[in-house]
Amino acid sequence: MQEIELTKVLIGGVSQNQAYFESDMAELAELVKANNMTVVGDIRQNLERSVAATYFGSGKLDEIRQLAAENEAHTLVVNDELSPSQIRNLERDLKMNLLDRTGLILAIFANRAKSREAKMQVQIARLQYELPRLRVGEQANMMQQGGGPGFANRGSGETKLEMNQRTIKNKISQLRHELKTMEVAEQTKRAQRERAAIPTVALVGYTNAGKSTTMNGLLRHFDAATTKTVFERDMLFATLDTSVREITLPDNKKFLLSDTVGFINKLPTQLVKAFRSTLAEAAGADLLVQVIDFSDPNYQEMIKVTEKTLHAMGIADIPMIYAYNKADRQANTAFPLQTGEHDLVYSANDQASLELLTQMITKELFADLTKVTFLIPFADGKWVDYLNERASVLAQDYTANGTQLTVEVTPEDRQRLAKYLVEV
Ligand SMILES: Nc1nc2c(ncn2[C@@H]2O[C@H](COP(=O)(O)OP(=O)(O)OP(=O)(O)O)[C@@H](O)[C@H]2O)c(=O)[nH]1
Ligand SMILES: [Mg+2]
Repeated sequence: MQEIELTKVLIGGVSQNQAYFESDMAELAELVKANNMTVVGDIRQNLERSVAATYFGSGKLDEIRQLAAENEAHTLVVNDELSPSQIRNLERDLKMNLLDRTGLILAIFANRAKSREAKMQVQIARLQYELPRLRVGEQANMMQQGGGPGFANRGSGETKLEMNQRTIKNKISQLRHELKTMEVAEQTKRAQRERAAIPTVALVGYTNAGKSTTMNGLLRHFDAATTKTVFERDMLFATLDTSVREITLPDNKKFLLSDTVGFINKLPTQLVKAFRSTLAEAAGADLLVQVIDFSDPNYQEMIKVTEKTLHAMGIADIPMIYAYNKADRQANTAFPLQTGEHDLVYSANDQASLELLTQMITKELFADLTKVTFLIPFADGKWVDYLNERASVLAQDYTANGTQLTVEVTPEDRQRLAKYLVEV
């Protein structure tokens, strides 16, 4: 098999009293892998504050040059969002390509995005990131040439930068416009589902926690032959698009399950905005299942990041189940185990776990269902179809006076069909 030559990179960071510096650096190495590059060395500097002009101190820069030469690395990935001038200065001083954490995450998203919508969202985020990073030298040049903003007479004296800036801004608004149109279509689909009154559950959580594996586990648990599984992989940001699937339980209750993009510490703000619409599925959910990698020592921090991100996206006040996954990797951890009303220790690969998770989900979704019996005259047969489509039908008999159904119904349906209620 042919080996792909991976780009060799150094990773580096200034620790600046950051509480989670070590795990952040480990995560940066994972991000590097997810972008098809390989880490050949790392550089850490412990400073109160990073250096304004070059981020690292000058002694460190010497060290980086040496390490880069020894390992033939031409790229340095820094665990922070650098200012445009820091990137420029470092590129000049080190003669290396510079990528900051934000740029790296954006590159991964750009390489990985599949649906047209995700691609467009990522492109907007990238353009926004690039806009302030155009050469400052060129900017000064542009100012001298006059014809500032709002001037009608553009064109002849226009510099390359101005062209670029204007082209980029135009491109952004064009993409935004197209996305809006697509969002309207999505909203219509969502509204239809809401009218169909099928409750929805969204899997959310930190990247690589096991959301997609949980989704696939549930799909297969209830339909062994399903072909509707989603992509799961041990890599950061395996999922970049929301997928929605319908799950039908043995008692005919249905719910929609959506798999969503994972979160990460220091998610670039450009992406938070870009993915707000991708996460609309979660925002409209009746229940969130937060999948947590319980085998990661930092899982508590990951929960915090997830909640902060959900909050930033305006997703609040939705009931949540905390699903502590990968329990099979923890020695001496019994699972499945419900540890609280909304807390579950489980493994996405284990059938008993999936069963218990489903029970917790259905309890939350269908709590207000009551068991009743209706006798529906044959002339009103459409309501029999309605119930078979929407409710969980426990028994159905044909009598001389019509169809008798024992069903679990919502308070609304009970009200709607009150005239058919019978005592049994
Ligand atoms: N041992 C073990 N591995 C698991 C379990 N659940 C998921 N994994 C593994 O964890 C890795 C990530 O799983 P995914 O389901 O792709 O994670 P995700 O949350 O969808 O990740 P993103 O889409 O990147 O946000 C895969 O290699 C899975 O096989 C589990 O219960 N036990
Ligand atoms: Mg996934």
